[in-house]
Amino acid sequence: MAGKAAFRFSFGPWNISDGADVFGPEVRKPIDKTKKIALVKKLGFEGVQFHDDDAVSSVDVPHDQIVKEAKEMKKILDAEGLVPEFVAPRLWEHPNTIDGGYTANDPKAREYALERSRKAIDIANIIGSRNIVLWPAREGVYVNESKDHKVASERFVAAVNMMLEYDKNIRILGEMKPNEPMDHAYLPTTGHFLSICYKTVDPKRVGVLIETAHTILAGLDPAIEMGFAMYHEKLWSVHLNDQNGLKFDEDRVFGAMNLKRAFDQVFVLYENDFGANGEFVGLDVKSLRTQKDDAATSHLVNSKKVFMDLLEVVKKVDRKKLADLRASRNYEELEYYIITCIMGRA
Ligand code: 3MF
Ligand code: MG
Repeated sequence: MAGKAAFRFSFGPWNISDGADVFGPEVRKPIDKTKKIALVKKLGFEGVQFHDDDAVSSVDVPHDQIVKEAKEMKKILDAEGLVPEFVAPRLWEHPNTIDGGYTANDPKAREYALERSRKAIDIANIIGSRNIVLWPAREGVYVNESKDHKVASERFVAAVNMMLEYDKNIRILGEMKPNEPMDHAYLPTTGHFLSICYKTVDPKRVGVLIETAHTILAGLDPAIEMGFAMYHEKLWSVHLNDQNGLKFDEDRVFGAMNLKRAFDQVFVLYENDFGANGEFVGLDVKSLRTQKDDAATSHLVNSKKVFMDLLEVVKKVDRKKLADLRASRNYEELEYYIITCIMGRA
């Protein structure tokens, strides 16, 4: 059984990186895809998250080739005993999606995005996942007047409906982020995406993946966002990491910047039995560019360790004391009690 009894962890191959950033090139030797997948189990993880072109080498090739490569990936996963958690169409790098995919002004760009989404679904089916993650990276604006915002919402829902109708089993998970690469992203928060869920043809198959850093960039609290999504029974994955204030998306080790905020996320996930329906605790963490080749996976292992250590703290919180402090409205004492728990001094 998963959930409270045993959390399962996942990450995507992009979390093992060569250290390139927007200001400088690679600083570590590239590691090929199969080597990365062979590392997943070794590092203590069970699930793998994929972009479409992580699962196959390219999606801009004949369909037979995509099918062949996806089948090969399925064999690798089976041999490693790994579970493919989701496939995310990478709609933000291709020249056809410069102005976005589903909400682009150019009908040809929109058609490319829809076609690519269908391919992502085909890949997911072959490798054995029913989850499609949509990070609407370039669905938004730099210049406010460049798109019709109401039409953009209609187009987004139409795209999700197309996917739900293309495959009656697939589920769509929105990964919300308020900005970067766009100045203003459409669907910046959990609330935005959930309201879209209910406008689709099959709301039961549309939910969210919440990333810690993205909620912080929106000025929100990740644990509260997670609780809200779990009330809707729509928290189907998470990207745990950390973020130091309002700047670029840092993808830091879980708990590295704010241990209490990390505790709150573990607490809300544990209390609400996240994982009981097979959901993974996903990480989206980036190795520091300063890490040497042989140490460029410790951010993954350490994030999981922080989660597991905080889980012990969460379990030890005196529930009676918590209830009493809530009832007596002694929130100062409650705050101090939690701090002492985290410091191991309760
Ligand atoms: C962007 C992200 C991405 C997405 C991934 C899957 C690098 O800020 O967080 O990770 O999680 O592309 O949608
Ligand atoms: Mg992410």
